[in-house]
Amino acid sequence: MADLEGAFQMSLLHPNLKGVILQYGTAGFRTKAEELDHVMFRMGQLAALRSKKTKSTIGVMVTASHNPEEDNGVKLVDPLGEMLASAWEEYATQLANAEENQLTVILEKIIQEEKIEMHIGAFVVVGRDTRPSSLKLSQTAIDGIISLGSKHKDYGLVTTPQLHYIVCCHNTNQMYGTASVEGYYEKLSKAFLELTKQTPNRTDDHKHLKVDGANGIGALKLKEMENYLQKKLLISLYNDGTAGKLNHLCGADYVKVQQKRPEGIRMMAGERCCSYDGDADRVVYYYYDSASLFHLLDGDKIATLITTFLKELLTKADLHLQVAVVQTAYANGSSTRYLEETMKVEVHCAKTGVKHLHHKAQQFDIGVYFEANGHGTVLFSKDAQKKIQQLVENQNASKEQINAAKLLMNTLNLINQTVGDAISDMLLIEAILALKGMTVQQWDAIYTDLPNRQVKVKVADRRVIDTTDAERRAVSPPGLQEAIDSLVQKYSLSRAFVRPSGTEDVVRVYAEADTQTNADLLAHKVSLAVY
Ligand code: 16G
Ligand code: ZN
Repeated sequence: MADLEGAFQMSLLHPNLKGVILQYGTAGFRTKAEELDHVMFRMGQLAALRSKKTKSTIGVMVTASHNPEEDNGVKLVDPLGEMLASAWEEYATQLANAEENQLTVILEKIIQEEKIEMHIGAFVVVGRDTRPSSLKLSQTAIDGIISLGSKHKDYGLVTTPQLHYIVCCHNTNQMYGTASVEGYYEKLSKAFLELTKQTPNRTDDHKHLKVDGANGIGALKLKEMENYLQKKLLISLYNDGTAGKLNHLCGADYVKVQQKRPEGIRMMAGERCCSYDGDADRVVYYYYDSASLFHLLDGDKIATLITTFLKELLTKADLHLQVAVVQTAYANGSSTRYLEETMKVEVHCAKTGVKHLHHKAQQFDIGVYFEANGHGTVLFSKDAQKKIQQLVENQNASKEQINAAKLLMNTLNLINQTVGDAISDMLLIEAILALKGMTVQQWDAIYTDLPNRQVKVKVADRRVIDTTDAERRAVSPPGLQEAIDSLVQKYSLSRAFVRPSGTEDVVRVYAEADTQTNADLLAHKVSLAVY
């Protein structure tokens, strides 16, 4: 038996007062900040155990992403920067909900089931977003880490993807990069500057980008990063956190869901703009056309742009690597059709939630994954990375091949492969647009989105809805899928699905059809079928 008496005594300073039942879901724990003190302490403990188990550095990120400022949350980051292993999500839930006097029992159980040797050293890195509650909550997580005799390093204010990057650096002997925020800026800016070196004709106009920082950590970090970019990107930053409230009427989630520009940003027709979310792991682009119509370029458009670019480079390099795109049920039908039929790329559909997409994308030489909401990245297999590196050094290859391989290498270095990253994705998009000499309108014109609508439905118990086929079909309650099928048949180019939300107590309905009116009608009728 491990000696957990000291840990128990420390836990008494962070009691589970409210008795709210929480579940470790796709985004970790997320709720009102005042309900999280004991959860933070216990997640610090779990991170220490996970570190002992994996003999690796583990991350604890305090954030509630795009949720309102009053909320907070916590996510654990696994050794290579991935999401926490599923089996441990269950431990997280048990620990968070345990009664005071059960805490030691549950810790003991985890230690035994996982055969954790408590004498093994542990190291946990901690980061937090800009919410007013985050500092105190991260200190509580650190108390939890210390309570199990683990060492830690507090990285303070960082974006979620920066913490994922830092964890990965720690566990790869700094092969992935230097484990610091400066190391992150250096790695990404070097790759960005190399890529844009090849675009001598870029005018200041082309270099100009307006960024909505959602009044969050992304704004703060982008300001720091700007110095590294040597004016090769001219950023006007709005919603930088100095005046507005986090995620309030701004940010990537607001823009995507409302399909309109955020407050607090001045936009002229044709200007390229983008929005981050509250922890800067998502980005969406948009612009107004000359008729004042708003155009959104979401995760699907981003995936298409990046995939096109990669495929072109692979052809030039004469490298035979398999590129696949992973989407979710929310991907616009036009994007899937374009990727499959025009680009001849394999497209896969995964369940909502980054871990599902990430996992699927790992199966290919190059796996591009994006959720429509703007969260995504590109994964390169070890073998693909090696082939690209070898081509860069191959003296028998043609100049064109080597140049394409160098561009691929810099692309690889610019991408945060651990998780979707607003800053990294934005820099990659900017580099691609520059290299292809493309405007945002030309990018948007690659395909036309099908009109779509998302609605939420409040139901007594969302768990009665069960889905299959990557959430595209409902298997329960009985009759629901048949009802959806018959509604869908009434519209052309239509598709609809329902799924229980993993982050809110609602059921989500998605519909698309040939016109906006029809998409709205279909979404409405499907939501009535859910009751
Ligand atoms: C979480 C997921 C996000 C997903 C969203 C769906 C991660 C890190 N985040 O925020 O990818 O799109 O949940 O929310 O996996 P929903 O289940 O409420 O629709
Ligand atoms: Zn986020």
